[in-house]
Amino acid sequence: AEITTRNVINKYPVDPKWEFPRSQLIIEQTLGEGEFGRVLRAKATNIAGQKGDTIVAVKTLKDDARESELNDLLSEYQLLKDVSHLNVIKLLGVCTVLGGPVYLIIEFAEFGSLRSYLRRTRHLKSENQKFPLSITGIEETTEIHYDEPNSCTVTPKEILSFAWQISNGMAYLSEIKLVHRDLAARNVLLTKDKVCKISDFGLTRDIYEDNAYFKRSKGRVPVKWMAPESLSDHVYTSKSDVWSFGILLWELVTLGATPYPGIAVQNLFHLIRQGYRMERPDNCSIALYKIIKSCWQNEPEKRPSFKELSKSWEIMLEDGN
Ligand code: ACK
Repeated sequence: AEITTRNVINKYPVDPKWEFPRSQLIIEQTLGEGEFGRVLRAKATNIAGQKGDTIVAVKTLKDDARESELNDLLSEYQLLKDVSHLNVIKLLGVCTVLGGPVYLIIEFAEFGSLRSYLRRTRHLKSENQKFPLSITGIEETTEIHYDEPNSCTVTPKEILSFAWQISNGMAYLSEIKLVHRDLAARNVLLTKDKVCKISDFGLTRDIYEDNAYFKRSKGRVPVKWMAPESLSDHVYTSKSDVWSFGILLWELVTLGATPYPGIAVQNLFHLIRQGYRMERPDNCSIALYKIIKSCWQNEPEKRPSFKELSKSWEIMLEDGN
């Protein structure tokens, strides 16, 4: 395993600009793990121009990870080197030299993923079993009371702000011709200041000249977030990211529900081709649902751009004041 790892890493020469000494990194705890990957919380000394200790997140692989997962992690590293936007997760450093596992060091987001955050806000001290939020407009900001004073809270205005921030980050990515391919609430992180950070670039690819990315092999794919053209022809563009963003908006409104409840992924493609779309959640305004539906147009060109979406949120946020 060590030798294969070397072969893959050798394709990426050590970049002194990003390489961080392992001795200045103290792993504190595991934040979560997937099938092959693991995210750790750590303390880094003097990282990225910060004097003293900084809490960071570290992405690494589990022992049984395959070469392709290492490739994904290293390609995520290459991509993150070149991105710089408030709403995109920031790379702080990397450990690729021999003597330990490959570590990708990124900024720490105190509130974790947007999906888990939204789900935590559901524990309300309310007799009302339904979400007390009505995303009908900001004027009816209901006072919400929570079990614990410092537990997670969310207001309709914040939901719109999350949508706006993610649109801004995605507009930036599409401008520099990056297609994310796995945009979902689980892949957006939230800082303590409620700043959204688009993350998980493992599947991200540069778009080819024709603005489309064709995926060759069939790996594990986020079917419920995928545009019909990605499902049928493996075509990925910024417009297929817009489709996924529509699903993400639905996740925001439902406070982190799983899309297409009760529908098996095997049946989904045919349903969507026949024109089936998720219905408007009870607490979702007509105006917001209209935007969500526009992201789910069959023809990619008819879907709005992330720039246009940002503008829509700005108008909705202004209206509420
Ligand atoms: O939903 P969570 O609490 O937030 O659980 C997942 C877990 O690690 C596996 O992805 C959390 N996580 C990932 N990246 C970061 C980060 N940069 N800062 C804080 N938590 C993170 C994520």
